Amino acid sequence: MPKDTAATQPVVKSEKLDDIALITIDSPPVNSLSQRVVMGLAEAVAAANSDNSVKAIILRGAGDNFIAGADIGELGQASGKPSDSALANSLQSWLDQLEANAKPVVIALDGFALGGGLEVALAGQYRVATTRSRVGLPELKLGLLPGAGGTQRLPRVLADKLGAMAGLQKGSEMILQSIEQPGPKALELGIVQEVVEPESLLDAAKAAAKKLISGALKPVRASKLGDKLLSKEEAEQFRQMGLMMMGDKVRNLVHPQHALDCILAGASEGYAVGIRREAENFAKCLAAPQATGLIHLFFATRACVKVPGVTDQNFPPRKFERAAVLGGGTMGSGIATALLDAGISVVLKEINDEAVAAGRGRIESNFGSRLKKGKLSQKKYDEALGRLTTQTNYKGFDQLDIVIEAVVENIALKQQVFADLEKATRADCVLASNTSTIDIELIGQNTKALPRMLGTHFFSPAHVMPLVELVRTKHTSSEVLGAVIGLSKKIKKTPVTVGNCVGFLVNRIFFPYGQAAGLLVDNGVDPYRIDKAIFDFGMPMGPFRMGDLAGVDVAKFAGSIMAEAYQDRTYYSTLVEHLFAAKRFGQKTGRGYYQYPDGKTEQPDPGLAELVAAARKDAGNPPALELTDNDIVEFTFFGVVNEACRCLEEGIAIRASDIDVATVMGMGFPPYRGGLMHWADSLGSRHIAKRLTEWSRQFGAMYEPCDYLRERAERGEKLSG
Ligand code: 3H9
Repeated sequence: MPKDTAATQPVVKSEKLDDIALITIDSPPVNSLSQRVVMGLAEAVAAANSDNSVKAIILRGAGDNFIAGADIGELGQASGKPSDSALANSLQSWLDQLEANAKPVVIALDGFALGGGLEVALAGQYRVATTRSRVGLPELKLGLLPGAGGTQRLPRVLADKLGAMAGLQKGSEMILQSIEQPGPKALELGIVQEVVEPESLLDAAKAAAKKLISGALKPVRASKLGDKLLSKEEAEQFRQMGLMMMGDKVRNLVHPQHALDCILAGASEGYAVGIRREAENFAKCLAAPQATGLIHLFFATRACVKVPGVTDQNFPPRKFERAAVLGGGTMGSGIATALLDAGISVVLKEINDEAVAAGRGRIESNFGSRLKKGKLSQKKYDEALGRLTTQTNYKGFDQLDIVIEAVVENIALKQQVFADLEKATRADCVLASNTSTIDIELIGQNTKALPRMLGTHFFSPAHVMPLVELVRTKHTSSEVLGAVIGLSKKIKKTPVTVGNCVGFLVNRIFFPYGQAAGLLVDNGVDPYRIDKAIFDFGMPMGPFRMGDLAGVDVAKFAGSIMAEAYQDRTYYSTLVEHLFAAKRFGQKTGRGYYQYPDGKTEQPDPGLAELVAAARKDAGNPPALELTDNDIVEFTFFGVVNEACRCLEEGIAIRASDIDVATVMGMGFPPYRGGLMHWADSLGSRHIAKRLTEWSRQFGAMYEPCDYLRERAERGEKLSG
């Protein structure tokens, strides 16, 4: 529907079914609670109340969903600015009124009832869900907390069914970990009173309304289901336990603590205190930069699947039913696992029977660990592995829709593989390479298959990590790229479309990260201090700990490819060479930058000092730099920002927000900082350009601001603009 027409369409519709008012929220795509919807709802309920012929109200959503929460776009506009409790207060007060409504309100809840959507539902007096419903309070994923009574009503409803302590525990878990419950589970937990098949929803809601009118059913008001659930002492113990359980997950965050605080204020001091605290704490979360970052990322992630000239072309959708993966190593088996999991049949091709068996073993173990943890049923396990076949030749490849190559990083081998694939497959079969560094055009240069070729660069472990870089060359057909974007969504990956260059997007922009760390060590900064500063900034681990995890030998090999491609801006610390010579390959050999007495946990290694001294000597023993932790963070990341700007300049990345998603999902950049470019813009292009220029005088071309960055800094513009 055109936007101007959409703006004039009513977003809430009312009709009469005998003595019942049926109110339908109709605000595509997901019936979010925009201010317009809330106003429309309030008016519709008021109209039903003033109509004497109406005896009960049913609230439902149009389409397949109830309500997917407050309008995140509107919240995004309000976030990061000073805020008071008025925003949450007004919705809370209306929901208090709805709950107390003299005419019973039945909630007919299909599909998603999330965030503010579940909060509206909890204020109804009877809830019917469907077998495909999903209910939850995922506000913490956005840096917020449930601000329309969710921290008060959900624990009370659960406590009524499970008992005070168990209910409070379940409620806290659902809120703090953003856990959704499917309809049948919501019934078991007492969140809804009835579950039916979607086609029976309206009839079931009408029947419940009739019973409420006749008095055969009693209305349930969630806020009245127990006032003080815990003593103050119990609440304090609960808080300590909660904080302990959240542990490192809440590093640099404020909203989980605020959420726990309102749950416990309500549980120990009653609903009135709890709901007030909820409004105050919601305002604090909304004003914090973490919410701005996470809300930005919500929309950035959804923008990734929109590629101009590709996804706006209405190509007929392609079905991917049969795939092959070449190579059953860690990457190949992970990719095969993701495909099988999405219901796609997979042929795993390896070079001999031994390699086939090893590849199958890895796939079985990927599914097996989920089976053991109860995350997969035996039926689903059997079905997934039933879709897997293995072979050592190209027999039947003419039946395939896509082949993903994941053999070793060797140009000649890959060129041969694609020449063979061109002959073995149909002309419409997509040919993809999982190379992490090699030019896709070079791989396909001996074929005529380039239009159906692209890179699908997964991150390890491929069945777990959410990101896939889709590398298109100038030959890749838009239809093929569009089809693979669709496939990525099907296998639950977020695809970021990138151009063809050495390292593609993520590995290329993070090349200066490791280099900066080496440069700092050569200039007298302790590696463990660097790791701590970067960890405290919010990365899962610092660059040296990451080097140990990836393998010092692997880093040395990948580093040499990148250094050759980007010679003009490469700094070479010999530290990695000294580790390599000492056979300290990282965690897998028990020693790298750290030592690993139990094979897993890192401990500083006094023996590293000697190797650091050798690297410093090779660098000419420059005087030690005196830096703050913030300097270390900026020194390490500003080179990454600079390279990201080059990628925007060259069209390797389509937009800055794609880089945000790629850095969060591919490198563990802290999501609450909104991704690399969002964070850079929070500091300002001028500040970044100024520091880079200073460092380029001291350390050379590696820090020279690129034109894109310099020009935006001169104009005082955002880097993401
Ligand atoms: C809240 O409720 C605060 C309250 O407690 C207190 C207030 C005082 N708003 O994900 P999809 C758009 S905070 C605006 O691709 P799916 C989305 O951008 C909210 N827009 O589909 C996309 O637009 P486009 C708590 C929204 O099927 C389109 O809908 N709620 C909203 O893969 C389709 O989305 C949440 O955190 C929204 N609330 O997944 C739930 N939701 O087509 C957030 C979606 O232009 N939403 N859009 O790119 C979701 O988790 C998923 O969207 C959902 C559907 C699971 C619903």
